[in-house]
Amino acid sequence: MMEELMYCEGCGAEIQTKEKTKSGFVPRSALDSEHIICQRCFRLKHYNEVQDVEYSDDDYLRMINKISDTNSLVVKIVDIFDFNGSFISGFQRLTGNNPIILIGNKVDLLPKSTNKSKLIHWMKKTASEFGLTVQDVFLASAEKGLGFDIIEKEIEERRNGKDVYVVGCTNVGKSTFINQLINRSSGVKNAITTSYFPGTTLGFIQIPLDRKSNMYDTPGVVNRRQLVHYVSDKDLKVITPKKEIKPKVYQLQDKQTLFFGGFARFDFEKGMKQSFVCYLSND
Ligand SMILES: Nc1nc2c(ncn2[C@@H]2O[C@H](COP(=O)(O)OP(=O)(O)OP(=O)(O)O)[C@@H](O)[C@H]2O)c(=O)[nH]1
Ligand SMILES: [Mg+2]
Repeated sequence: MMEELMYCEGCGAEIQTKEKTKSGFVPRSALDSEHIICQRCFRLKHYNEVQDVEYSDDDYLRMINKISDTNSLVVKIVDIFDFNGSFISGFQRLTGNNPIILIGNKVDLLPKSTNKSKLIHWMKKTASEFGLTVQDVFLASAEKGLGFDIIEKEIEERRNGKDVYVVGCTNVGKSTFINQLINRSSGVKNAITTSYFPGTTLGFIQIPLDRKSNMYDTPGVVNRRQLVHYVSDKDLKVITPKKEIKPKVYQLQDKQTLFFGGFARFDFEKGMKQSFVCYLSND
């Protein structure tokens, strides 16, 4: 008899009971539980420890590329705090001719004084310059639930009975976004595993929208130019902002340098003594 394939509810990896160090592992005894969560998700959730996986960047691209064969609505999420790093040009090739709405997530990190309409306008312009045709742009905080009244309504109207795929670069908050939607419709919290490590979601996670259609969480596309891939787990925690970023002003003389921890450096090469405004993580 063929065993039915099962997938981890937290990350979408195929469940297996044979190889402890591979994704989707659960001990055989755990197969009877109602909600099956793999060992990696369990560790991430309870100990904030991440286990390496056997997938390559291309494996994720191939998974996302399957969306081009569907007739669906694509919700593309970018991290508004790192728009360029999390945008990924050439994305449309992966999702085919499906209509796209663009969501700038983590808006809670921006200073309250940010002009939101200007930001949306800039996002539309930049998306088009990067060659991405989007139906519309919205701002959200998946963590705080900001912007969801409009987003929920827009997704429902625009999907027109079709499936919805939530896509984007790693760590932009796709799973947090879907958890927010699940929480709003059913009261269930943190259904999908999220973490500040890139590469948390490993496969498609299906969430029923109605009897005929589903929303899918997807693995993040990896952009190796993003610094998150090169810092230690400990440093990643320190540099990831959790609260609204605030300006700090530094006065520099000609030839002085600002060091941002051991992470980045700003050289003032030439000019009169003047102030520089820096927006930094403020936790
Ligand atoms: N400040 C802030 N942080 C957020 C928000 N949404 C998500 N995050 C954080 O961003 C990190 C990544 O969130 P995930 O939901 O795991 O991101 P993902 O896009 O699913 O990542 P992968 O599965 O790795 O592709 C976590 O540390 C979240 O807490 C938000 O609206 N505001
Ligand atoms: Mg995810």
